[in-house]
Amino acid sequence: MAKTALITGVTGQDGSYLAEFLLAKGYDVHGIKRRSSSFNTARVDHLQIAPHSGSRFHLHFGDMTDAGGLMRQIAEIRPDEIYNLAAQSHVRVSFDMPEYTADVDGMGTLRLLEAIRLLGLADSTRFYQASSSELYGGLQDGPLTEESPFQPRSPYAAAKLFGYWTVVNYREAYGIHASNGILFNHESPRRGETFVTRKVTRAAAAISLGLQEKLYLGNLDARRDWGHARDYVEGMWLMLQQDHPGDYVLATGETHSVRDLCSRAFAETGVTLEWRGEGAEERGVDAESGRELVSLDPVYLRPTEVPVLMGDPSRARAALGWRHRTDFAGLVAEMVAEDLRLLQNEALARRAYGVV
Ligand code: NDP
Ligand code: GDR
Repeated sequence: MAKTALITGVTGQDGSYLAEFLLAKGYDVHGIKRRSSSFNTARVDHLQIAPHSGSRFHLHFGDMTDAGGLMRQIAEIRPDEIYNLAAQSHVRVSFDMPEYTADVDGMGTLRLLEAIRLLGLADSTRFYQASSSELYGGLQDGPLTEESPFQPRSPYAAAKLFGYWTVVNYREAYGIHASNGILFNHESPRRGETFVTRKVTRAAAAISLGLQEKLYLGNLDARRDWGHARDYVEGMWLMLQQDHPGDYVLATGETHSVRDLCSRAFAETGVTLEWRGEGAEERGVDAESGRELVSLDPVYLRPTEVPVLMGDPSRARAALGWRHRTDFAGLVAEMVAEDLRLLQNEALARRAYGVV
């Protein structure tokens, strides 16, 4: 019989890739979407080919702040596997909405685990928690492993820390097959437009098409371990296929600065960026024309920054056979190419109407 999975956060970047992956494996996939005044299912619309005719992909309304609703969905679906991907996932925004972030990302995790326990599903429903490299805080040198200490540096990271330890506790106390994926940054053409990779690839494409003048960023020195979301959702699934639950780092083992990211993205559009000035005066200039394309805006700085993250995925490699397939250069190239394709139509329309 086909396995049944429930994905919270199915309308997000990872949720959409995971739904595709599980459907291809023959699962019945249920996803929770939140009520919105406008459509919020763009990333999964292609999966709802025939929503009324026996499709194996089902969407239900729900919210991580609504324990009763989550309990009812789980009671009705009785999933073999739950993937908890829903979150207020923007670190900078968590400083503006700390209590909401704690409720959704921290308490939301507890609500799902309590539902599994109270519904008597502890022996039958496996649980994946979207934990994060933000738990480490980025103040330590060297590659980070499952044993490295946590030092959260944002309301987002503190909420995820609560989620992480709740998963460990429910595993130890009630024997639930519950695992934490400590995932380092992973991106894709489906990444939200306000995360730095997508902001940069979209701007490089828009500037090259004459749709944008300049890109404003915060900390250019921040370094991240960036992989591709498509590779990482496979790791989530692998964790739930093991005989025993556990906690695993998924990462590429490489780190790059935001400055490197910009240089590479603009290079994909034929522009060589030259970095001039220092500190708050630093800017990225088109080496050929001298035009300033990247400037700093302190509005994008964070009250506490995570300076550098680099993961060591050795445990996942050995125990799960997981490894990333797409490297940093391939990731940036794919994202810029897709943003160029998306923006091309807008550029054509603007030219046709004489706007540009
Ligand atoms: P996204 O921001 O793209 O997706 C988040 C999802 O959660 C969306 O479907 C969103 O709905 C949903 N959501 C937000 N608030 C609620 C709520 N109150 N109730 C129900 N659903 C809600 O994140 P990603 O796909 O990038 O990340 C997936 C998970 O992995 C998140 O938990 C994130 O914190 C974590 N993570 C991500 C990493 C990354 O690099 N991408 C790395 C490590 C961890 P809507 O579409 O309506 O906004
Ligand atoms: P992060 O991702 O905070 O690592 O969280 P983000 O892309 O937002 O920031 C990465 C780094 O880039 C610096 N930065 C900027 N960031 C944004 N968003 N916008 C800017 O203009 C900008 N300029 C510089 C940031 O300061 C930061 O150092 C992501 C999310 O997906 C989390 O949910 C997830 O848990 C972690 O990755 C792992």
